[in-house]
Amino acid sequence: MPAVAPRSGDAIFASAERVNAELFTLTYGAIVRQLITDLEEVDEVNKQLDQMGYNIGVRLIDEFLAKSNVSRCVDFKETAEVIAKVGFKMFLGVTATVTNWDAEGTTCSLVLEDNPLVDFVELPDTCQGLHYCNVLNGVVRGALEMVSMKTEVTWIRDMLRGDDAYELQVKLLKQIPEEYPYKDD
Ligand code: MYR
Repeated sequence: MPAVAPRSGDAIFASAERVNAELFTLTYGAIVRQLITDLEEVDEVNKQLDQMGYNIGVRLIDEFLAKSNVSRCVDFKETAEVIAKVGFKMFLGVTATVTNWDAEGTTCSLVLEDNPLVDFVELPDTCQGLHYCNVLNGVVRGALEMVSMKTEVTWIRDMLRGDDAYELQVKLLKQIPEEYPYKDD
């Protein structure tokens, strides 16, 4: 019997997936670190991360719609559930809980108990104003804009700032009606 048993295909894929996730987390950390060095001001870093996320979100929506097979959501409540349960799972490997709805059904929170972006991260005192995960705001905002929803996305709780969870508030500002490309005569 060999001293080291060969690993099954599943075990190899699981470990490759873990390495990919760690590489992604470390690469994101390196990007944030470089932005802090280049921009010096944490507010500027927050803005830049949000913009980067937006640019990712406007592209990622195509992949999301193609892979997820989700159909048009009937309302913003369904959209929020789709983001939390399908979108986050697909791109971040975790799901979020949708909560804190306002009376109009246009503002809610996505709460993450687990956030792979922050594995290995500890913020120094000089970075206290940093929203380390601000890329996620932009991704959600950009992706939703591509399906005709203008939103404002804001961090309400952030464990790197001492809170007990990550809470992202998503506010629907405007639903842009989709234009039918042909005129009825
Ligand atoms: C529709 O009504 O057209 C469906 C809308 C679904 C929008 C889902 C957006 C997914 C955003 C993924 C965010 C991932 C963050 C890591």
